[in-house]
Amino acid sequence: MRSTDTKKKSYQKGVNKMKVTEARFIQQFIRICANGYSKGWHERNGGNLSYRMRPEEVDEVKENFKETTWQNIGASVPTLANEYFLVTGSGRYMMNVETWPEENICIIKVDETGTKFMIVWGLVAGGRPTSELPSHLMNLAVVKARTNGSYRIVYHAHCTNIIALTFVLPLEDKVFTHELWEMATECPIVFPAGVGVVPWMVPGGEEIAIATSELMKKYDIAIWAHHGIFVTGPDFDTTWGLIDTVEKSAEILVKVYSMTGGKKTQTITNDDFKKLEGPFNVKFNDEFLK
Ligand code: 2HA
Ligand code: ZN
Repeated sequence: MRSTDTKKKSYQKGVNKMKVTEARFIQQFIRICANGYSKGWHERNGGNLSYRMRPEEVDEVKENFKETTWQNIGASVPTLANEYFLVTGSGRYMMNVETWPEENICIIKVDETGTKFMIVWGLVAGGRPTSELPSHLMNLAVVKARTNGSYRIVYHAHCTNIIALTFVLPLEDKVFTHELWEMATECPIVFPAGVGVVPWMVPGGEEIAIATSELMKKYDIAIWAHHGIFVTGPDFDTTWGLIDTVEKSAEILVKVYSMTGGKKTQTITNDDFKKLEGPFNVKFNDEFLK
């Protein structure tokens, strides 16, 4: 028996309580916070991350949970009732999550009505879950319904090049999607449905949460003008891969605009895009190929 198996067994018997931070899903969550920080997407307290836990992951760490008081979510998410979420803390710096996870992230439980939450682990020095909790939970509810439960992650980051483009391109789904698809052959394969754009709005509230979750009914990516980006996915690798691909594409586009003012000498044509569908077994959103 490998030593990790022995360790797991003794945790299961309750002999040796597993520390929450030892669980794999927490380590994957922390890695995204750290990687996003090193990419330069999380200045100060910018950005936030949430993860809808699997029942077996709740079982793995629930011995460590403590009840606290119920608080209002600021949105209604009945389809997430009684579920547990790992989320970053409001005002906390992504930079600090890897070194001091217990102080900077928390696990919350949503109540049976989907309107209240309770912190059950983490934020040991006090505090609240992310200021964007309404957006995170509404998006998680929408993508859970859209994907039959397979999507579990929502990630918000202040990606530099995506933000820069929101000052230059018209704030239209079609323009952003087509321009980003053009910048790398893999882009339409990675996000075949395209991207949605939310005009400038006050962050943190229900209005921007509703606007974003409307886009998440169709897309895995919503860009907030002059602010940042929200992405969603089924697991940590796919979600990270998505935001990394989109921001890389935005970086190339910024370089093209910087060199030429946006005039391309040649590009990938709509006919070229169609040729990718067969070999890569994907179907692109045709609205954006007209
Ligand atoms: O938490 O990014 O949009 C800081 C933010 C809010
Ligand atoms: Zn933000």
